[in-house]
Amino acid sequence: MARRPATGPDNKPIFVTRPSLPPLSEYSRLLRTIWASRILTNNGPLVRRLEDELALYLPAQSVSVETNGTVAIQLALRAVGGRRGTVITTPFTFAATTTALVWEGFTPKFVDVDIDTFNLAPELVSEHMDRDTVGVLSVHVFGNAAGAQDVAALAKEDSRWAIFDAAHAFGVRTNGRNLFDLGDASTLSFHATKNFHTFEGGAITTPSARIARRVRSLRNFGFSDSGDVPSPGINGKMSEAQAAMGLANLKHVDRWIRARGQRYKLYRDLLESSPSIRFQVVEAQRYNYCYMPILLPTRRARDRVCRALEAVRVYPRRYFFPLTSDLSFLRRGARARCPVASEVAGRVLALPLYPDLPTSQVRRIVACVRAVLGN
Ligand code: T4K
Repeated sequence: MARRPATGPDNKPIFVTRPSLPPLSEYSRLLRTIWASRILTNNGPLVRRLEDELALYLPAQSVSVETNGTVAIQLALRAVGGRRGTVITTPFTFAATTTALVWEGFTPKFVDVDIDTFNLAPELVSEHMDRDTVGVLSVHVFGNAAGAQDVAALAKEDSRWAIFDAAHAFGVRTNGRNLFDLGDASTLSFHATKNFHTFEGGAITTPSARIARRVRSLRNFGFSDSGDVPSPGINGKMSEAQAAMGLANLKHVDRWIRARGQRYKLYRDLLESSPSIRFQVVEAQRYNYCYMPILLPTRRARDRVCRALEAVRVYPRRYFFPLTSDLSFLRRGARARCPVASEVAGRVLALPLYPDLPTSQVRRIVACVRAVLGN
C-alpha cells in the first residue's frame, strides 16, 4: 500500500514552524492607537507598555526591547563594558550568537557542550577560563536552562561577565532565581519563527541598573539623557507596530505554549519506544516547547530521515548544523575541537512543531521517521 504523504490537511507543505498570530481585530485595535497618536517609533507608548508587561511576564527586573535578537546580543556585549578579549561560548547555536560576538570585536573560545542538555558544560567553562577570558556568552539552546545557574556563578566567581543568549527561552521558568535575572544580561529573539514574536524583534533583560541605562542609550545612537553622545551607539529601537504585535501576542502566548506542549508530548510518547532516538534533557520548572529536536543514531540516519520527510513535503531543519565554530569566516585559530557538540550537530533534527500543527500530522511524521529507522 502506498504511504500517504504527511502534508497538511489541504496538502500544503509542513515547515519546521509556522508563526502564530492573534486575531487581526486585536492587532488593528492597537494599530488604531498609532494612527490616532502619530507616534510610530522612538520609545513610544506601546514600546513602553510592552516593556512593562514583559517585565511582569518573564519575569525580569528590567526589560528593554530592540529591533531584533541579533542587535540585542550586540548591545548587551557593548553594555557590559570592559576590554575586548576572549569569550567562552558554545558552537552549538544559530550563527547569530557567534557573528554578534565577532562583529563586536571579541574572539570566541568554543567550549564543548553536555551530551544530554546540549548546553555549555559548566565544568569545561571553568577549565577554559584563563587570563584572556573577559566573559561567557552561553545559550539556553532550544529553551533549555540546564547549567545556567552554574555558568553564572562560575563567571561571577572569576570576575568575568556572563551573558545568556535566551533567544529560545521566552516563557521558560526555572526553580530558584529568575532565569532572566541570571548573570549580567540575557537576550531574547522575537523573530516570526519564535513562540512569542513581534514580526522581528528582541529584548535585553538585566538585573543591573547600570547595564539597563547603557542599553537604553546605546540602542538610541548613544544619546544620554542630557542629549550628549558620550559613546557611539546604534539604532536598535523597536517600532510601535512591532510592539503592538507583541502586546497582542502576549494575551495568547500561554495558550500557544500549552498547545505546543501537547504536540511535543505526543511526539515523545510516539518516539520514546524507538531504541534509535534520543531527546534533549531539559531542565525547567515550566518549559516552552519551542522546538522538537531529536537525536538520530548517526549522521547518515539523520540525513536519510530528513530526505524521507522532504519527499513527502515535510521540512524539518538541521538546527544547528554545522557548528558555528566551523563557519568559514573564522580563522583556523578560533576553531576548536568540540567532539560532543560535533556529535550532536551531526545527529540532530528539529521536527515541525507549532501550536496549530494537526496531531494527525504528528502521527504521520513519526510513522515516516520510524519507517526509515526500521524501529
Ligand atoms: N540566537 C539564537 C540562539 C537564535 O536561534 C537566533 C535566531 C538569534 C540569536 C538571532 O535572533 P534574530 O536576530 O533572528 O531575532 C530562523 C530565524 O530567522 C532566526 O530568528 C532563528 N534564530 C533561527 C533558529 O531560525 P531560518 O533561516 O532557519 O528561518 P526560515 O526563514 O528558514 O524559517 C523557518 C521556517 O519557518 C520556514 O521554512 C517557514 C516558516 N516561516 C518563516 C518565516 C520567517 C513562516 O512560515 N513564516 C515566516 O515569516 O532562521
